[in-house]
Amino acid sequence: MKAAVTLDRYLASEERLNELSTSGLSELILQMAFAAKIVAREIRRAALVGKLGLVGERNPTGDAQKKLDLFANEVVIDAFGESGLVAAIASEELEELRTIDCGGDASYLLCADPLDGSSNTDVNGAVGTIFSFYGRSRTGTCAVEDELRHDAELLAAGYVLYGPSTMFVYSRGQGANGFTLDHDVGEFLLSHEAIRCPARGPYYSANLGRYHGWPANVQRFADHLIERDTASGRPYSLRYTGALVADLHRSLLEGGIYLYPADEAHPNGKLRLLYECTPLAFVAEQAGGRASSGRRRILELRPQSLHHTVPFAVGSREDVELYEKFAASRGP
Ligand code: AFP
Repeated sequence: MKAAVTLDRYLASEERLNELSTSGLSELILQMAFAAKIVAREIRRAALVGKLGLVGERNPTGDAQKKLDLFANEVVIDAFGESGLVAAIASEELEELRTIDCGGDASYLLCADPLDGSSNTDVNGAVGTIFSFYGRSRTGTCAVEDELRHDAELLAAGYVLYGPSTMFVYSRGQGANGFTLDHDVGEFLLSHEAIRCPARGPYYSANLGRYHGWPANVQRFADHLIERDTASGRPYSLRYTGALVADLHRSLLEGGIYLYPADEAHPNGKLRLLYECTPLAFVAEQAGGRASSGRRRILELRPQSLHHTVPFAVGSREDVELYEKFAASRGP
C-alpha cells in the first residue's frame, strides 16, 4: 500500500520542488483546511444541534442566510483573524471588507464564500467553501478594497466540497490537487494528484428553469448541447446540484461545463466575481480547463466592487470556448 500523503507534507514538498517562497502561503492553506474540518463537523451534525434553517436575514447580495452560512463565516474569520498573515477578509456574508486589527502589515488578503450552495443544507445535499489568497501590493495602507480592484496578485485558490466525503482542492499555480478528509485520522490525505479536466463533455450544469430568461444565444448554446451528434458526444447529460462547487468538481474530474449566464432576474449574472468565479477559474485553468464571462476570461477581470457579479461559464476548455463563440454570435 502506498504511504498516505498529508496536506502539510504535500505543501512542503511542493514548495521544495518548485522553489516556492515559504512566506506563509502554506500556513494559510493549512489554516483553511483546518476551518474546513470544523465546518464539515458542524454540517454532519447540523440536524442534531439545531443548525439547519434560516436566520431570517439576507446577505449583502440578497440571498436568504442560513444558520450554517453564518457559522461557516465565523469559522473562516476566526481561523484567520489572529494569524497575523491576513490583512483583510472579503466574504459573501459580509457587506464590507473585514479588516484585521493586527493585520496592517500582513502580506495577504483572503476572499471567501464560506458556504456555497447553502440552500442544500436542509436537504442533506452537497455544499462547498470557496477561497482565494491574494498577495498585497503594498502593506500598511487602509486602501485594501482598492488593492483588490487593481493590483493584488492572486496567489492561491481552492474549494472544499462537503459531500459524502469532504474534499479539499487547491492550487497555487502549480497544477490543482485534491485531498480527501480521513475523519478517523483527522487529516486531509492526497487522493487526486494533478487533476486534469477532460477537454470536453459529457455533462452540463445550469438552472434550466431560467432558460426562458436567458439571452437567445445562450439558449442556442444549451439547445446545441442536447442535440444528437455522436461524433461530438452529444447530447450532453444534465447535472445540476444547486451548489457550484459540486457541479464544477464533477466537470473537473469527468468533463463538461457549468453555466450561470445573465438572465431576466440577474442581468449581470448571479455569481460573485471576487469570491466565487475567480477562485474557481484559477483552479479550473490550473487543471487545464477554462472559465469565462462569455466575453472575457474570468482571470482577466477585476471586480468593480466587493460583490460584483458576472455571467459565468467554467469547466472543460473546448466546451467553454464553444460557449464563448455562441455568446459572441449575433444569432441566425
Ligand atoms: P446559495 O449559496 O445562496 O445557495 O447559492 C448557490 C449559488 O451561488 C451556486 O452555488 C449555485 O450554482 C447557484 O447559486 C444556484 O442558483 P439558482 O438557485 O438560481 O440555480
